[in-house]
Amino acid sequence: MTPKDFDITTSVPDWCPGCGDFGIWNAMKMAFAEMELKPENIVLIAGIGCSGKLPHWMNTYGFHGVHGRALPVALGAKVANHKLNVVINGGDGDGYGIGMGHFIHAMRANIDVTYIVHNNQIYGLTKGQASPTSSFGDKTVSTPFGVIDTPINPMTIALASGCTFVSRSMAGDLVHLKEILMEAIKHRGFSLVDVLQPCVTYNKVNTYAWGKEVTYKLNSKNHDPSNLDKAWQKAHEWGEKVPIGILYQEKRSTYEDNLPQLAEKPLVEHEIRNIDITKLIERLK
Ligand SMILES: Cc1ncc(C[n+]2csc(CCOP(=O)(O)OP(=O)(O)O)c2C)c(N)n1
Ligand code: SF4
Repeated sequence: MTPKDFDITTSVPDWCPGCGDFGIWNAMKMAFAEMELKPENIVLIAGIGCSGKLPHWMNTYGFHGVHGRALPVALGAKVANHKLNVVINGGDGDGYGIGMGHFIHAMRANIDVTYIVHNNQIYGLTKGQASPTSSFGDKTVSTPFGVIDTPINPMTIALASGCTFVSRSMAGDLVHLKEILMEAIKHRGFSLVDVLQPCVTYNKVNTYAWGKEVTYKLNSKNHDPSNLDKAWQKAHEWGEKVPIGILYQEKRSTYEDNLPQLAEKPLVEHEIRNIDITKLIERLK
């Protein structure tokens, strides 16, 4: 497999030139190719946003859903056939705002999907309103005098919600992002990849240069991802020093393991029996 095997031939992405979504798109194709995943075994589910368009340009199965509702659709796909690789793309507005409830419950269920959040700290598609991860004081079209809310910290929320793979990368470092995506897809359980993704049109603060300046890489010498206390400390680092890499990883039984009907075999492989529901209909009349 090569990354090109995951390209479609009918159209090309219409993101703004230089958008960090291109980096995520390319790193995903590189990861899929290196893992030798077959396009027919991948389902990409997306929310609404610039980020949500990603499945349009991938030669895999895909579903472009409703704003904030990518996770329920993805969980449905995974429960129907857990042999598939289910990967979700969405923005910080989509996942950490309107979709926050789904985010927390999917993590505690530990269903085996990979969630990639294109965290550009702004609403891109709707032209630059503040998002849940916009920094305090950020001036945007919806906050002309500056954001007055404290930003969401997706890393601490993930840790507190029982997420078994908590990671961060950045769209400007394709090799790092590809490596993290591969680890996230290999992980059995819910994996979160929060990606610092420059929106070159509406966010002039969190740029590629900013990401390069503030981030440092976690490795076996400076971090132990099996240590929850250490992960908690790393998760709080934001501002002048932002860690990228795997903050936390834990082995825990998945939703699919814990549901006997799924542990036996995928739902789609179960026999469909004819069940007589006439008595039930009579009762409801
Ligand atoms: C239920 C609902 N509410 C609001 C919208 C309008 N809307 C579309 S995308 C979006 C936010 C986009 O920001 P984000 O999720 O961060 O993604 P990005 O475009 O930055 O990738 C909003 C508010 C919508 N489509 N549906
Ligand atoms: S508006 Fe921002 S996030 Fe959307 S395509 Fe343009 S640069 Fe990318």
